[in-house]
Amino acid sequence: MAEIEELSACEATLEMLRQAKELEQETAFDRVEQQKGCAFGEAGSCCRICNMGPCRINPKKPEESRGVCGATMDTIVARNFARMVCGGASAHSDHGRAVAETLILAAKGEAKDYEIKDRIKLLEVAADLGVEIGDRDINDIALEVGERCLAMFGQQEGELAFAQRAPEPRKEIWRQLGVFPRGIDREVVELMHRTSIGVDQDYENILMACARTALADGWGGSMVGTELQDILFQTPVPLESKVNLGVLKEDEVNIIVHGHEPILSEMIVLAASLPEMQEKAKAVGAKGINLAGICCTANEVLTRHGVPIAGNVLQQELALLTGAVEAMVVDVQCVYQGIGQIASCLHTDIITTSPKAKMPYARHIEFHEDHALDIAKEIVSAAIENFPKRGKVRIPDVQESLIAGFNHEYINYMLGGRFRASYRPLNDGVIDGRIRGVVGVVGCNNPRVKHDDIHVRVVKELIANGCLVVMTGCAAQSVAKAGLMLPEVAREICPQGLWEICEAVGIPPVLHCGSCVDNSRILIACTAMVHEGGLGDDISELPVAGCAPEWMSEKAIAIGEYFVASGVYTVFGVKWPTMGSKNVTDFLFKKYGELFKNTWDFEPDPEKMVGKILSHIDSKREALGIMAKRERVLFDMAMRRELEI
Ligand code: BF8
Repeated sequence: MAEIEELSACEATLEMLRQAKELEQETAFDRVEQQKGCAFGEAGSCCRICNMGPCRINPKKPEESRGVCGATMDTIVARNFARMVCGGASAHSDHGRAVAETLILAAKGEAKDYEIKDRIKLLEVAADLGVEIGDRDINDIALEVGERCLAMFGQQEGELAFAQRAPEPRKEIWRQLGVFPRGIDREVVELMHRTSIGVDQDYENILMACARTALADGWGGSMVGTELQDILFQTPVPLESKVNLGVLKEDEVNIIVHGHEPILSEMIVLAASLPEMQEKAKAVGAKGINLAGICCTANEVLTRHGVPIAGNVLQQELALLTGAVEAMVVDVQCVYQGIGQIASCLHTDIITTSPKAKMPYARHIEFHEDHALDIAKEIVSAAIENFPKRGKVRIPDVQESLIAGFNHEYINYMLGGRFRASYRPLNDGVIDGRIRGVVGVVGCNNPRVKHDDIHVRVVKELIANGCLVVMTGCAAQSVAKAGLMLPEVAREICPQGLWEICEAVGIPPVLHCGSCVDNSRILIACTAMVHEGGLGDDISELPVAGCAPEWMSEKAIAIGEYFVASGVYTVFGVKWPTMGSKNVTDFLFKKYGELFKNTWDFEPDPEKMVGKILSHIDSKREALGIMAKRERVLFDMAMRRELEI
């Protein structure tokens, strides 16, 4: 194993990695060393879609071999990429579907523990979907909104309703290219079909279908998830909280909610706050119940309730090694199988709750919306019962404050006020150069690179170079841990112009915008910038970019693909999964530029990644005629040390 200090930029993580070593417990940081990868897999040139293989094409001699069926390197690489898009789109969209089903049950009165918390958002979404409002009962409107959204999954033809929110020129591009998404499930199923043995063998055709499927995620499944969660649980507003393993408490029952769907975690938050549960905790000698989150569930309950974040995806095993977690309650996605093994050596219960996701060493308490609070109380009670069984506890004394909960609605309100909501000051700030551009920094952690380090370096340099940064997912948590989601910290590196805007509007230069399905919020914000005027007619003309410096999940590929197909230049780090085929990579990195007006890009080095993003932003400013010459701020080692937070 590499030196522990080289593995993470996060102090709490390093402390727990030392603890793992002492306890001889294995984590993802060890397993990554055992899994060296193989050249074919890395090139995307290993085909396992039928039983004649596996077939592997040598990336150094792609012309010299073919799969048993005759598939070329280009076809195999494109199919593998497409199946990543399908996997990612499925994950986001199945999450969105679950929220739509919950909204319907709530509106019918069949899920009595849920209610419509954000009526304004409901009416806005209803209007966008063409649902009649009039003087109808709020639950009737919610029922129709829920049913319309659920119908988007099985829609067979026509155009997805939420995709109509995109700027007109963008929709025209999709229509002309034949990639306007029809139904969410339809696009995923069709692409899975097209990439099975002996179907679509034209890599260009496959890559166009990738765009259509990903758009069905971004402007469909993910957007359904975000919008309906806001309706059911309230659109977030900025609030302050804490992040990192130090949020766990030695004298309280610690429950970690982990996974993605707030349908479950909202109820756990409610159950844990009930006096009867608090009393139960006191009866076993605890001072109370402390809830914390991991991964995107953490972002959901943070932005709506201020529940602190224990850590991001690579900290899930480490959180257990504190010995202070009575239960880790999981639903779907990004839950490492490794946590079961670790928990089996501790008093901790891993509690699985979804019939879609069970695991060894876990206790299964199945969650059902129709008696959600009762089940949540059962889960919280199970955690409380574990408290007296605790052994030795070691919680790193490391935590940071952050402000989170930003979104399109809040930015609109803060910039223009309740009665004249507007993006005008933001657009004006971009036009006059105080804001150089807006960059979405999103995605996961990946133990193939130094944990958190690349996120923090990229974001610091972007701010120092005048960019407003919007963040979601585990990336947001990395940067929050470094203190950059506090205005007073970010101010230190923020140029005067950007800071003036942030101060006037009351935002930090790094905005925590939620979970990974909430990347759909960024699509809406980009569209609002276009509609405000002065920055071109389409998303592709805006001085904006996206990046995922430490990505690992198929979901990140689906997100990147829908950003590119929506006109946003998007750079990924770590490794790029189509390198085996020059044709496929060129199609994504060059040809997409002609088709979608912006492209994918790949750059693992954080400084070069920022360089590419700034060049792109400047080229857009140039094209808009708003370019003012400026020097790039490059961080030398002395500056970095000074900024060490
Ligand atoms: O959906 S950022 S590791 S937690 S995949 Fe997973 Fe990646 Fe984290 Fe959320 Ni998104």
